[in-house]
Amino acid sequence: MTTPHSDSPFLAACRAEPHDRTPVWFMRQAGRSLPEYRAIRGSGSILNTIADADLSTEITLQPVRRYGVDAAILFSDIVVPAHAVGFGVDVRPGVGPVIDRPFECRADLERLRPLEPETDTPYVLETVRQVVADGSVPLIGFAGGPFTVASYLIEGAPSRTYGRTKAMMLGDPELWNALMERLADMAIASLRSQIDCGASAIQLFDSWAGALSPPVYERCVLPFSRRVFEGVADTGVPRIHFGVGTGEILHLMADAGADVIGVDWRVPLDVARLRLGPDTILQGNLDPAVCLGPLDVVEAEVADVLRRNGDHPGHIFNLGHGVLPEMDPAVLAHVVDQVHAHNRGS
Ligand code: 1CP
Repeated sequence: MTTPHSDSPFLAACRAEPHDRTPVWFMRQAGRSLPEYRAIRGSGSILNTIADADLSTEITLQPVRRYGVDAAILFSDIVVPAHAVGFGVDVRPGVGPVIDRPFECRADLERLRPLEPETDTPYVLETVRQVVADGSVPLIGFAGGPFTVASYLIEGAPSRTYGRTKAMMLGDPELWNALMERLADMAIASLRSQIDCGASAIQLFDSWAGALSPPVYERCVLPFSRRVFEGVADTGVPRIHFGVGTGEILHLMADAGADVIGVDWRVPLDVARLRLGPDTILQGNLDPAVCLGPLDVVEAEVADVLRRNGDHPGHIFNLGHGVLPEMDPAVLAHVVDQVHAHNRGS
């Protein structure tokens, strides 16, 4: 008997095993730019959509059908576990996560009890099961990195400076460590439950970790991201670690123990391998904004990403960050075709 998706280019690339075409998927491929998403999403908080497993399954599969990508990413959000334990999170359309009472002091730790996925997020598990039953491509489960989730809980809304977060991290390390420990354990519980239900790989989105200096990242964040990767290591599924603007901390992120390092467009793939070692398995890294330009420019930039990878078997093509809402789905479909055509016959 073969394991599910044993011939998947995505899973092969995650392990740098030989495969015959470069796999590709897009961060934020579900939702956002797809008209079929807008047609069924409705209005109001995305948390209501996520709580509907049938709808979330359909949204997860829409980009697989439309683009022919090699992996699905679960339709959910990084703040779902904190919301599910009753921290008081909403995700406001056009804004992002907002918090009723932001995390301020030791007493707020009580509002972050451990996540019990079966009872707190049954809809997530049901969506995973349904997508896995569809079986067309491997499903990537995910969680937010403890730092990125903490930044939302502390700031109370999307932030550009992370002022309060850094003030707590540097000013009250004991409280910071206690918060990070809870968020790491919440991520582990969520990821393990997604894997138990059939997710084939996981990604830790520490999207905003690039806001930190290397020494601060190393001291205040790395131990907790490492805890998450160690906490799912025994499952054997590939583990991807991603953040934006992480060029200066890439070596530290790689040290956290993931199998695959996601890079944004600021660090070319060949430069990333100079920094991290020639065997490093990479995911990325077309600048999403390129997809708003003329098709010949898109093609040239896609070719450049592939050239810089140099046919290394450990490469999953992706954008350097998420799909932008204004993107034309036809351009993304074209990118998938170009990436798939690249290795054919070579
Ligand atoms: O492909 C997908 O869209 C999968 C589902 C998905 C994922 C992986 C959503 C749905 N959110 C996420 C992760 C997520 N959420 C991240 C990490 C990925 C990344 O860096 O892009 C982050 C930082 C969030 C937080 C968040 N949720 C924001 C960012 C706000 C900020 O700080 O600038 C926003 C706008 C949301 C809302 C949201 N989540 C997902 C969608 C499709 C949306 C858009 C709003 C909507 O349709 O209502």
